[in-house]
Amino acid sequence: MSQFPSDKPVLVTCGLPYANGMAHVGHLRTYIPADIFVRSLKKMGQEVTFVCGSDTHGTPIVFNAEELNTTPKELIKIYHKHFDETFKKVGVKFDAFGTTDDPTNHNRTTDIVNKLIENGYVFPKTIEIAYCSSCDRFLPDRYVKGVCPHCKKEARGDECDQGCGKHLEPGELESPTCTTCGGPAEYRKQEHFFFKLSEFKDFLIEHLEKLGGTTNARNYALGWIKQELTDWCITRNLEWGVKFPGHDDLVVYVWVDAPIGYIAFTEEWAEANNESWEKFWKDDGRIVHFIGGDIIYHHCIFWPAMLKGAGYSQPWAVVASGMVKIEDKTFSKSRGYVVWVGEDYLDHGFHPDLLRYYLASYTSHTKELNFSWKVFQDKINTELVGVFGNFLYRTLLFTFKNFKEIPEGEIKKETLDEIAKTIESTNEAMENYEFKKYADTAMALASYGNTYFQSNEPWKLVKEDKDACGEVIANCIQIAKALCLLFEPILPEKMEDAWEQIGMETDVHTAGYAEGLVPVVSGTALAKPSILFEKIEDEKTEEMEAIATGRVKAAMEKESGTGKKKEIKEMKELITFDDFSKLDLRVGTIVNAEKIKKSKKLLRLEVDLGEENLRQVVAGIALTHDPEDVKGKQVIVLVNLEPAKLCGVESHGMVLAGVDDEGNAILLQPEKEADAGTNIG
Ligand code: B3M
Ligand code: ZN
Repeated sequence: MSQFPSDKPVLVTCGLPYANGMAHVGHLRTYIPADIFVRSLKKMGQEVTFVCGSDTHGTPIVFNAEELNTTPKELIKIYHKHFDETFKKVGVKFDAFGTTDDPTNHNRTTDIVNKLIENGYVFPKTIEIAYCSSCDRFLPDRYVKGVCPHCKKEARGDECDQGCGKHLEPGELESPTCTTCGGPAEYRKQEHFFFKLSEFKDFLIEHLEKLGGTTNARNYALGWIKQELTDWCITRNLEWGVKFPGHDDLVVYVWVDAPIGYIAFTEEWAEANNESWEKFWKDDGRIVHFIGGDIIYHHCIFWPAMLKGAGYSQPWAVVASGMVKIEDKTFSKSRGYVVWVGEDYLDHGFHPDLLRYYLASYTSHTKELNFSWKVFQDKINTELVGVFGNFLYRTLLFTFKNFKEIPEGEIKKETLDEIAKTIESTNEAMENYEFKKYADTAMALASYGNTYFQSNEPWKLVKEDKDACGEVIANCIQIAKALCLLFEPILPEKMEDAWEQIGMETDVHTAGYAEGLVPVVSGTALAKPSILFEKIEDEKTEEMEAIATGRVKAAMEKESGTGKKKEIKEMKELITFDDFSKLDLRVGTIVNAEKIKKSKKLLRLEVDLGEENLRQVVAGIALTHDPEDVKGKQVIVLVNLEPAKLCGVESHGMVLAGVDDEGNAILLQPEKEADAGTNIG
């Protein structure tokens, strides 16, 4: 049963971009499919509103502003404008694009927090908050880092970003340090306010069981709920943000006012359009959130509980996208694995619709998407140019040369059936948030068109039976018309052009899918067609790849200072000082060295460690060091390593060495001659 169109209005939102950096391809993975969804719903005849805005609060923004010697207000202005403009350039058309610092959002947040307080869902609690005595301030969220209590990886204050991904409550982080001065932080007691998330467990299970959207969101959240739900600390010691009612020294946590932005932007849209925001947030309109897969917790647990607690309607569907990789590498701005929408794409003259097509058709929405320039070139050249573009151009050029108008001819049942069947499948794909399936199904109609054209040989028919030829062409134009409508959500600007080329005078954006079944009007004059999609040449792809490689290289050079380092290695688990002090490291002098017969890599060393006897240590340095050269060298030895036999030779310790990228050993040596046996630590 199809869900759309329904008489319930639909509100679509997208996860709010932080107004703290530039737009990259990773961002677009959420926004473009959401925009495609909205455009497609409109084509089904569904009433739909699409809102978004900049996320402007939280510590990263205060942090960045401090670093750039500016104010958060100035900083967010720049990036808000940047996102607003970028979205317009790539055809993502929001009905409202506000900021969470808008008065509307301040007011709505205050109202919701007050409702939660009134309803008894907020309670004060004295907790330990990280405090840096040298900076003389409390350290909320990003101002503190340390060790994740769950997985023991390095984490920041509110989120285990390098390990298990869990949300961290203030005070949970172990071994906190101040990110501003790098010094150790201490925990100090302070009163904060908590949201009783734990009270919403039953509600949430019920809510999630009926939640629509992609299954990854629902399943992930349901899995989470089975564990204990911890109450959320919803206040922070910051000046920038929405004040917590009655406490001027506290603001609400950014994850409180950010999703409330969805409501505020709906209000802004309603205000400007003489519409109602309550039909979504107080009534049974359908709220669909498009988000990145990393913020499912916030949208499927925290957010619906907050809405419920304050007496608002809850989301109807959550659509969560998979991760984005760049040239098969995990997306990382600092490592240079990033494709900026402006600098790396639009500024090089690529049409935004091509990127929209790539993002929609690469893989299913919940799977990992790899952005690669080669794959991009290949998809554009074979699919958009080779199939769809080819069908449109050959049809229109043939028409122009032989008829100059849409010829007379019956639109066959077969043609209309094929179109109807396609629309049915694309609708179904869209209802299931399967954008790839949608794109592939539409593309299959273009292939059908090519086959139809080819097998009817209109170039022969035109000489033998012009009427029959006209009929074939009219059917081709009918298919082209349907294709324009089907592809409009993905390729909105290109389809404007194509729509005009097939002689349509209406607006392709507002025309519904059903129009694809309305016969084209014979006698409509057609101008000389132009090519819609140009092939991407190899040189262009190489140029783009070189830019990407250069970016990665520059990032490495910046990181290592030498330009040699190839990859930033992930840090091992943190250890305590006690762990470290278990290592007994001493300076030793190599007295004897010889090759071990059975091994190419190992040397047997006799090391003077100031003990009565020389120690026998086996070291894997034979490929890089001659026995004669190492005699007399001072090295660092781990002396309390469990003895082990290597190629039949006992080793009583380990000689420390660095290993470069080619696997060569670099012996560690004391800065100056030291007594054999000198302790290290
Ligand atoms: N600003 C960005 C993110 O974590 C964050 C989203 C807010 S959505 C209410 O992806
Ligand atoms: Zn963790």
